[in-house]
Amino acid sequence: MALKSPPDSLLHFLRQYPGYYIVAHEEPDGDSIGSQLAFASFLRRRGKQVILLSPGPWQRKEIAPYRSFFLDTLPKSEVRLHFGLIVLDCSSLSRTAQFASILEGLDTGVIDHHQPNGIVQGIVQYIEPNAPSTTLLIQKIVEAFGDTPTPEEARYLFLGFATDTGFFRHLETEASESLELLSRLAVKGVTPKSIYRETFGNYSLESRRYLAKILSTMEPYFQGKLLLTHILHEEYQSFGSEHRQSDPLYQLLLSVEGCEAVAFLREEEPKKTSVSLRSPSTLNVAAIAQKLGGGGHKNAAGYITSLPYQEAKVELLEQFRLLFGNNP
Ligand SMILES: [Mn+2]
Repeated sequence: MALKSPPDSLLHFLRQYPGYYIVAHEEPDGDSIGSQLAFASFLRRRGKQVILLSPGPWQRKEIAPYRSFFLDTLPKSEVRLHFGLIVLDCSSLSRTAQFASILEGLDTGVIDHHQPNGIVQGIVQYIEPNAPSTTLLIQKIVEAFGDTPTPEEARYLFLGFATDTGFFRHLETEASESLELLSRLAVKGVTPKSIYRETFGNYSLESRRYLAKILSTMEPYFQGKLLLTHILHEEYQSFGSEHRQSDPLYQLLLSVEGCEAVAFLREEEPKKTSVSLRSPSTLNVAAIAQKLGGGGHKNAAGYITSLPYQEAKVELLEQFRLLFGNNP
């Protein structure tokens, strides 16, 4: 099944305004930032003014070089009412933190690859949950205008694809079309090797100690079907935010024989625990995250709870008990 093409209503919306705000979700990642940068460049080439907004916090090293291109505040009184608003890599303004109330009321277009969970913002929507990254949807829009990405845009688009697919590892049913789109980025001179270095290289030594700390807490539940890890508030705080890189954790644990799901609970504050869930194949962790107030994809999802770690763990294990039965 082919990926949905951008609807005509979106192409019309992108012609309609002299300028656009482009915003994406908080805790930006390579896909949200890559989508914003590539789209901004494309629209500017088409004579549009673009203001890039990001709520932050900027925690991921692969996007750090681009921070200066984004505003993190915008006085409500200065909002240009003749601009359109483009929301990327999420479908609700509530995911944009401080910008939600500031930008409310502007004509909005949403471009996202997540299954919507709740109200979708926007007069025009291009939502394709089968797309492995938002950047591929941006590329499809550029191509729908009969254009091709510049080498710089191609690099941003590849970056988003690389981070959201774990460098191709999570590609599934839409692989053939995705790789066709990617091949057209490679034509522009983007090499997978350089993107790999940018996204999965140059970690700090401290980030490896953080990983070791988390790995040492690993507990198997339900005969090893669930591998649960955590970090408590005090330890979490002892690592600088730039060293809290947990992506390799999932790669390591999901490859364990018999593992059907991985949970990582971070007690970020005494009454705020972020829970990340991953599964290697069929188990739908988004369904669990949604029940507990979050969302995501079948194989990668999460939620935030106001419970401290121990209670959050009990609540989560209860959900897995419904799936795996009564033997913890
Ligand atoms: Mn994404």
